[in-house]
Formats: sequence, C-alpha cells, structure tokens
Amino acid sequence: MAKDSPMDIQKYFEKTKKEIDETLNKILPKGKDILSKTMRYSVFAGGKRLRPILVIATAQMLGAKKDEAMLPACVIELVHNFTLIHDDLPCIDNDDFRRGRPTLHKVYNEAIAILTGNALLNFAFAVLAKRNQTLSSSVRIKLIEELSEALGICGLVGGQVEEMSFRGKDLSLSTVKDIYMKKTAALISAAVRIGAIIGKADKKELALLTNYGKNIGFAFQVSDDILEFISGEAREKKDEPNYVLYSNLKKAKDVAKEKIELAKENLHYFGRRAERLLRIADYIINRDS
Ligand code: GRG
Repeated sequence: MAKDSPMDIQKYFEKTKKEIDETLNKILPKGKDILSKTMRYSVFAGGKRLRPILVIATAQMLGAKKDEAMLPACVIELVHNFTLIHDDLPCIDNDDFRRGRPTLHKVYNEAIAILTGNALLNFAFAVLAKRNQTLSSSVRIKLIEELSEALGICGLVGGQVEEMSFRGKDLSLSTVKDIYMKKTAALISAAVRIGAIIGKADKKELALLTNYGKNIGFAFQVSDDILEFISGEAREKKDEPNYVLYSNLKKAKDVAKEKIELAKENLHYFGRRAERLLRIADYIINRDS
C-alpha cells in the first residue's frame, strides 16, 4: 500500500525520476556517433517523466515490483521524446525551443531530427520486444500492441494529422476534444494501461484505469493549453488549437478540474492503494510546467 503523505509524493516523483533517468542512461547508445548524441540530447533535456512515472505507479499499485515496470516505463519516455522531436519540426509545429533549449532540428538539421525520432521509436520497440528479462513474452507482446495502437491512426498520428488538416479553419469544441484525446490522452492512457497489464489487472481494473488514463490525459492537454495561454506562448502558436481560446480561462480550468475529478472516481475501487495515482491526477492540474 502506498503511504505517501502530500509531501512524500514529491519525494516519490524525484526518486522515481532519478531511477528512470539512470535506466535511460544505461540503455541508450553511448557512442560518439551523431545518433547517440542526438537521441541523448532529446531524452536528457529535463522532461518531467510523467508517462514513465504513471507506468510504474500503476504497476506498483497492483502489486508489481518497480523493476518489472522500469523498462516499459523507459520505452514510453523514448517514444514520447520521438513525438516531441517530430512535433517541433518546421513541417509540423515549427518550434525553435523545447524545454528551454533549442529544438533538435535547430541544433542539427531537419533530416537529423527526423532520423533521430525514427531511431528513438525503433529503439523503444526493440527494448520492449527483446531486452526486458523480467516480463514474459506474452506480456511483452500485449505491451507492444498497446503502444503501437496508441501511436497509430486512432492515436497520436491520427490526432496530429487531424490537427494539421484543420489549420486555418474554425474548429468546433468537439473536434478539439477529439484531437486532444488522440494526440495527447492516447499515450498517457497507454502508460496507465501498460502499468496495469504489468500489474496483471483484471478486466474491471483495466477498464477503470483506462478511464482514469483518458481523463487525466485530456486534463493534461487542457492544463498545457492553460500554461501556454498564461505564458503568452499560445498567441505565438496561432495555428495550433488552444482550449482557452475556444472557451475562456475559467472554463478551461473548470474542464480540466472536472476531468481530474472524473479520473479520480475510477480509483475508488482500489481504496488506499490508489493514493499515488490520486496525487498524480492532482499534480496534472496544479503543475507549473
Ligand atoms: C506517433 C508515429 C507517430 C508520430 C507522432 C508528432 C506527432 C505524431 C504527434 C504529436 C504528439 C504531441 C507531441 C502532443 C503534445 C503532448 C504534450 C502536451 C507534450 C508535452 O508533454 P510533457 O509536458 O513534456 O510531459 P516533458 O517536457 O515534461 O517531457
């Protein structure tokens, strides 16, 4: 049972993030070649590691050991970094900075950024398929299925294409919601589901955790929009949808809060074991970056 006090969840985040970073450092190529450097430039840029923490916290809640969840957690982070590199490209969002540093295509060039993204994605699946010694092959196949579905037409790729095809057009709020569910919530919910599969969740548990994941995933994108709106970044990114601009700041905050409450309702069934996942849900709307 997780016994974190509100203060301790911060400690849990810090400790788990450190362990995730150590594992990423161990598994990523260390050569002097370009790809070893560019993959590391992207992965060690100060990300929050929310998705891998979700994998681990969910698996632990269901009784799995941290070690069993660590490699799949790192795989999600590798994939997340791939999506950020491609998202920043001039042909997609055209961002010059990410996490306060120049984006990869600015430091190198577009071809290198595209290929680094591809290298991270393929490397991630190779780790999931081959290197994890603690999970059975049938579990690993399930995880590969989860992740590839989340990234596919009904997930990240589909969401990004939908977002781009609507650029310059008036979007309905329901289209914005659909894009957010695919572009952002799909990977966050896959992180929770992957943790649940590692923890051998039964059908009911998996359904509850899926709802938790989808709701925190949506709230995460709305809170990202709120942070970009407050910092003024949303005005610079006029082409990209921002929930605040489709409603207003108060409504966006209310929607994010409402989704977090909905997410948390799915955790009642797990009782006190769900303490960490409850606090992660709160963190999503209370964070400042
Ligand atoms: C999946 C094949 C395939 C292609 C990718 C580019 C693309 C298609 C999708 C874009 C997905 C994307 C980057 C959505 C934005 C999600 C988001 C709010 C990211 C920021 O996440 P944080 O704040 O980042 O967790 P840190 O920096 O903490 O890691």
